[in-house]
Amino acid sequence: MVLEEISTNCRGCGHGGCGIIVKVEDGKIVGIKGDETHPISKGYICIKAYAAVEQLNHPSRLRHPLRRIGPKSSGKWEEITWNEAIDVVATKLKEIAEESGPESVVFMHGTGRDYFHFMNRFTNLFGSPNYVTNGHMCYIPRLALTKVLGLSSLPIVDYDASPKCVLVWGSNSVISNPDEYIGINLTLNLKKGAKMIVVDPRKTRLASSANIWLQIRPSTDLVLALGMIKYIIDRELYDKNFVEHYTIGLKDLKIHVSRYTPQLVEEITWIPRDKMEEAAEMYATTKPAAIHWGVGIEQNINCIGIDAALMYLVALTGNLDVPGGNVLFDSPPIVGYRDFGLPDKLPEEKKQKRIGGQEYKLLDSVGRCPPYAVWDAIIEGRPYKVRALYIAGSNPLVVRENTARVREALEKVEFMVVADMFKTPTAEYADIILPVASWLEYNTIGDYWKSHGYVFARKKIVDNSECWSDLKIFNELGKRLYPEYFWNDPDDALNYILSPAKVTWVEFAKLGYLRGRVEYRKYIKVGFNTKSGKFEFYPEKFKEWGLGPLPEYQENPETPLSASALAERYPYMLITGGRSIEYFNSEGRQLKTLRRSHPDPIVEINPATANKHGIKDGDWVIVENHRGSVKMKARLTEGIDPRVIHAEHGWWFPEIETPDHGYQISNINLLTDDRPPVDPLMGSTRLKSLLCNIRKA
Ligand SMILES: Nc1nc2c(c(=O)[nH]1)N[C@H]1C(S)=C(S)[C@@H](COP(=O)(O)OP(=O)(O)OC[C@H]3O[C@@H](n4cnc5c(=O)[nH]c(N)nc54)[C@H](O)[C@@H]3O)O[C@H]1N2
Ligand SMILES: Nc1nc2c(c(=O)[nH]1)N[C@H]1C(S)=C(S)[C@@H](COP(=O)(O)OP(=O)(O)OC[C@H]3O[C@@H](n4cnc5c(=O)[nH]c(N)nc54)[C@H](O)[C@@H]3O)O[C@H]1N2
Ligand SMILES: [Mo]
Repeated sequence: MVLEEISTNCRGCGHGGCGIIVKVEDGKIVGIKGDETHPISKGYICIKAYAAVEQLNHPSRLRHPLRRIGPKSSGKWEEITWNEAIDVVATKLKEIAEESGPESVVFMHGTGRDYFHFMNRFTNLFGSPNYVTNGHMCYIPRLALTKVLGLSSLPIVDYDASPKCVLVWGSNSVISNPDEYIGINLTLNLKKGAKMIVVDPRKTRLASSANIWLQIRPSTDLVLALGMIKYIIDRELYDKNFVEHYTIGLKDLKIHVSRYTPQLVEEITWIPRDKMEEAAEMYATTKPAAIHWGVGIEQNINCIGIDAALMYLVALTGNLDVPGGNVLFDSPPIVGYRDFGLPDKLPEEKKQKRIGGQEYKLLDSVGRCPPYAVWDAIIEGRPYKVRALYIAGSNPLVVRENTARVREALEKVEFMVVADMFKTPTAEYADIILPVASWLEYNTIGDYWKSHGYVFARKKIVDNSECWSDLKIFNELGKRLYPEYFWNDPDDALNYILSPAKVTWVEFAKLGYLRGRVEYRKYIKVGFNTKSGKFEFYPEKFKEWGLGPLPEYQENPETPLSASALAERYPYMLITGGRSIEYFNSEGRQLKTLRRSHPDPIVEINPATANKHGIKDGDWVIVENHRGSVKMKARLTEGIDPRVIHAEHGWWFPEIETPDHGYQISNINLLTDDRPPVDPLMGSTRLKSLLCNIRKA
């Protein structure tokens, strides 16, 4: 019996990042605990880390590549070898590319997991410009904007340098630990006395402990931000030194915000004037202050407007790149994920063929397609026919907008590959399923895509030759088709990535992490990457695109104000997808530990509203609109406005053995929409701005 303790980086949730110590006995994991020495998670871990071993050993995990032998979603499969699987996939993709052009193959993944740089590399070499993620409405809008604004990276909260005020806008980070943030860092700063303002339609735990909670009408955040900018400019609460020396365009901005009077803000956002002013005053006068933003503000048609407005607030108050503010951290000196993806290998002529590329300029600038346009290409053959879909780590039948349309596309597509750990309802439509390794079964670089300036060693803890990592899958497909660009073994690629830092994978694994140089106020030396060299409150790109200093606020198309006839039948504003600690999007429903803690899909309703419909806490409720209906369990809470309903996303029932696995029972995306109007620059969809009605089931 040999007991070993290995420190590594958790990926119990798709984003990962927390430091853990894994106890291994005779090749088996016997325990996982938080690593108190870890620089970003400081010993904190969540229930998903504990459940990782259950996931690793789960009886329904896929163990062999499968080929479908019956009609789609008939549940009839045969096992094949890896050799055969790679052969079929490589041959078929190549054949389709030769016949119809590489653009007729679409590559898709979900949120940022730790392998997409390999997928990028393969896709660009393959020559397909058609790459679909959730980036049109999650996180990538922020990233794409940094280029427009000439910022060297995403301005994220510098929790280690103790902000005195944190403005949490559309994020519930103590639950979701999203992107670069682990919620514990916010909690620790609150304990040290930092003030907190929370903008959220729901009274989350964070909202309950905030100094100021702004209970906003869903998807009107841009108006609130414009109102705050106006208040700060009018009262001259902005950082005069920073604005005078390092910015241009304040005059244009001032004119732009002039019509966002407190009365108008109150009318549109439901936030009382004095509260808005109190928040603006607190944020502008407490130094340093930082804005922590989340996906709650990006899933509506004003996505780019609100993201830009928040960056302007940061600059206006002089909190950009200062200790305890929003900082532009440098990555360590390694081959970045963008360069690893070989974007220059994709010919310009192919880029011009990106589906939806002409419509959404910012989305196109980050090399992604709007999902709806890809479904159109599959179903209707416009602008040309898409024949194949390679999906690595996504369950679009459950997580993507407008489930009915997704299903139609999955039914129609000629050839489909799904790489996953479990047979999801989506995988049931595939021609080939590739069983992937758990994050505990391969070496990789954790937090590669994040903006906090760290990368972490995520180490192989247990062996499993039956399941391959996505790194290995793409490396093997790559070896067949483009051998000069791939490696004998994916671990060799890790050495390549780390080589500029002059460490090998083995050395990196011992170090645990690398961090980029930390330097504040870099703009003093190098300015901003704009034409003027300054931070521009009226970016050149916006001028070029015929916009004002900020995109104008648009009322979302499905609200009681903009769709009054529809609202007669569906009177409530529906917001979806607030995270729970147990589940990561559609993952985890098969794990008993998680399911025991969170057995059912939850819909949050104000008691006064519930009462009107005879609904009690714990009742099953039908949530419906003109697109579909689902069944969810009611949680009554005063923490939501009587006019608003919140429904969880990601629900399917792995315990249901028919090939649909119950994805049509409680999947809120049966009610969401993927079609325009969407954000005109980014294609962001309206997951936080819909209409619905409720009744007792
Ligand atoms: N446990 C867990 N962690 C996760 C995930 C998960 O599924 N589970 N998902 C991961 C992913 S993909 C992402 S993108 C991140 C998301 O992480 P965050 O960006 O922190 O998102 P949430 O935790 O859902 O918090 C969003 C908040 O926005 C609020 N909100 C809804 N509509 C509006 C609105 O119109 N305006 C404002 N101001 N707020 C609004 C919601 O009530 C909710 O409290 O989390 C990641 N981490
Ligand atoms: N209504 C509504 N819908 C939403 C949201 C919302 O707020 N409301 N949020 C949206 C957001 S922000 C996002 S980012 C998306 C998330 O969307 P996705 O990231 O597509 O989420 P999942 O459906 O959880 O798909 C992940 C799948 O990958 C598998 N998987 C896990 N690890 C690996 C791996 O290493 N390799 C491979 N190949 N597979 C793996 C899992 O088993 C699971 O089936 O959902 C979006 N959908
Ligand atoms: Mo996301």
